Amino acid sequence: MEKSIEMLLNTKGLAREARSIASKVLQGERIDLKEGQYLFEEADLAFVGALANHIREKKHGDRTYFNRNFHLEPTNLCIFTCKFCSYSRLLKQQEDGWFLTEEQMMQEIKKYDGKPVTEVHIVGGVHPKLSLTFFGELIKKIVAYRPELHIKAFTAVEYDYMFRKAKMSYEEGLSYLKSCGLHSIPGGGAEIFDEEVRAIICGDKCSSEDWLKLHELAHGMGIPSNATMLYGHIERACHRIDHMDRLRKLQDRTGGFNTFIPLKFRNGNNEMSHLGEATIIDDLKTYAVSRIFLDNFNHIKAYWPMIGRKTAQLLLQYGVNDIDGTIDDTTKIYSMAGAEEQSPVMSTREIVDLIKAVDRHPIERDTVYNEITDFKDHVFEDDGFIELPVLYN
Ligand code: V47
Ligand code: SF4
Repeated sequence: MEKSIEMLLNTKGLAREARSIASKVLQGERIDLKEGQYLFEEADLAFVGALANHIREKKHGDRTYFNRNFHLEPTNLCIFTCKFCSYSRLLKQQEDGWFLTEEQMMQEIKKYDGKPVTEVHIVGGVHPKLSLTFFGELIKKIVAYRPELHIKAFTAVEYDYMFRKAKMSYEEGLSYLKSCGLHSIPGGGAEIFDEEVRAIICGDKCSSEDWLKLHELAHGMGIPSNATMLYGHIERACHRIDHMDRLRKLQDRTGGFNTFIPLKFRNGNNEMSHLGEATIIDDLKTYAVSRIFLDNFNHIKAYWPMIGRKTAQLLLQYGVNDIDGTIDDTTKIYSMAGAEEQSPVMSTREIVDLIKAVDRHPIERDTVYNEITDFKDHVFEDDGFIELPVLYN
């Protein structure tokens, strides 16, 4: 048994509930909803963190994944009115928004000619002009131009709208896009599944039931996906646990989720700006509890453009084993919501250094976690720059 766990279990006065959760975790047993809620509401951060790290190290050792990717955001014009969204503009505020033509999107793809990226992540606002066939054609063009690029595209919210408009069922729409070259689905749009909370923060977009149904069907068709949870606004611990429980049940049925990504609510420039933001303690606990509760998810990802580099480093000790990608300043979702990273970009070398700086073992992965390059002992070729100590902010 690891020293830290052993020490924890020997702590005098460790509550009965905590001891019973720890012994379940050590025996690889699943914790229940009540226990999950206990971890959020009553357990010490040190205790939750040690358990999460134990699971992380049992599953992955020190291995810490990242990928080389970029985002393509076709438009920020959106018919929906999610109160937490700082990024979207309603169609009537077109002057503040952007809308890329197919040609402009292909120009964005071509910017990565000769660069070792493996994934494009396509996600944006829901715009009535962007139809299913428009996106099908776009995907085909990307595949024809760069066949080896993994296309991870559109949230369940975007699919729900484009399939309804095309008068197609989820099965028909997904199978059409798969035939065009879609590989996987990102985790956005999940927010919080509890219907009461969802009605308040994003009542007009697809329901929780629809989100889960779409992902289940996709998994059944061999299209893997991710799952997110927007935390730190008006939801309570019971809602977070309920959210994870619905995902855990679905994962038991399909095994199609690659990774779980808790997304911290950022309060800049949106209709929920009056709310505070989660504390760092709450951030660490939320990731750690998700690592403990979601025993059937292989990976827990901290999306560094949203949570910040320093917190991402810390989270590698709290259950996280993946920090997403190089991004190359191609997403606006978080900078517009006030995240520290106003122009998110990290070179491969920076991401590798960031992981090594906290004694973890950096490995480049592809979207579905095949390992591409082990950077543990990698020596970067001299790129003509004088090496200075990296100061992360
Ligand atoms: O669904 C919007 C979130 C999501 C805010 O699958 C906000 O690999 C915090 O899902 N504060 C879209 N969050 C982004 C997303 C994602 C990101 C990175 C990787 C992956 C993946 C998926 O962004 C939305 C919503 O939950 N969001 N506004 C905000 N103010
Ligand atoms: Fe539109 Fe997505 Fe923003 Fe909601 S979160 S308003 S669906 S862009």
